[in-house]
Amino acid sequence: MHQLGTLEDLPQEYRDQLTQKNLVPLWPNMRAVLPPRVPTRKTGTLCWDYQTIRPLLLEAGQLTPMEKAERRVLVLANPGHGLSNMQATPSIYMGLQLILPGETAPNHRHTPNAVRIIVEGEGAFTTVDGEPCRMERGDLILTPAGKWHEHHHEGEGPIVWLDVLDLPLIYQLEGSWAMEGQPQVPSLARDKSFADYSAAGVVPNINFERDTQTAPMLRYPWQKTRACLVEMATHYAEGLLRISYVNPENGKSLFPSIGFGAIMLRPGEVISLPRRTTPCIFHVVEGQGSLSVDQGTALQWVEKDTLSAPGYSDITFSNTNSEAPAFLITADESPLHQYLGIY
Ligand code: 1HN
Repeated sequence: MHQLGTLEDLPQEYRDQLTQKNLVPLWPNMRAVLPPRVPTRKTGTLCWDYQTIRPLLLEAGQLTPMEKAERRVLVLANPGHGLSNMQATPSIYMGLQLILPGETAPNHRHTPNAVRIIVEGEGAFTTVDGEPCRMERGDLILTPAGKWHEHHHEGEGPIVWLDVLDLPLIYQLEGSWAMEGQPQVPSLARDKSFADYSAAGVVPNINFERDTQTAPMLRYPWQKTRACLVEMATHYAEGLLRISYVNPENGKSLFPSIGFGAIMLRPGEVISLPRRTTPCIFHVVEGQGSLSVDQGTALQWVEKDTLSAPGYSDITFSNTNSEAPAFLITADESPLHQYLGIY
């Protein structure tokens, strides 16, 4: 690609006239927005280490009462995107949320889609459009766009979960807004949608009015995901052990924006992920190991840590424990990339 003209090549008076008329010459910026073959990536390779974040999160519990926070969250922001923009990847927001025993995060709904991945604690539940969903370690709980949701914690110690939202995308689309609601009166049995939909391939045919764009099953218990990966490992002695979370009605991703999955690393395994266009985040549910991107320095991780890696890169995971498997939940922008034809 040959060198194009720069701004400085243009007379100042001409540049000033353009600016006054809200005009920008393309050619000085052309290479920046269309770099040769590989996009500019602001998403860094990063590990948010839970053991160092946990005391700061608990301190937030003392510094800021629920009434002053509504959602008590420390956001995992990728510095490449600018910390205050609260982006883990271009489209994904992530944060660690703390609820103390007896506290409630009040009812609201909003246009961004959200998933919670439970990190620590028990005895909490999220009520989504009248359905209380239990929250246990590693569970994935959906609050799709527009659904009312509030969180309660009736257990003993603190509860912490990882929120994953498509907020940066919806915000950029000038579509992000919320409304507050009255406390919900549960109208459905606890985990009803799980009971309805968890038998993959056999789904209830009862509600013809349902909006089939929205994933109907709200809770994806970790024990089921883990058992599926462990079972896969008995059939495949090698190759990447990976599953996708899908809408049980149509096999599509849970959200149109973010795709969720889980990976198992066999004891002592070193394995590369297939190269993909989309940046990716990883939450470690179990185990310990390292992550290296494009043969760079290996980042060490342990249980409850959260990591990010850019797209268009070679990602290698090592399970440094030769006795036990490791498990990670993944989130990426593959549904968007597929829809846009850039995957
Ligand atoms: C939200 O609604 C929750 O409901 C958590 O727990 C984090 C971050 C940005 C916007 C909305 C929640 C959020 C959020």
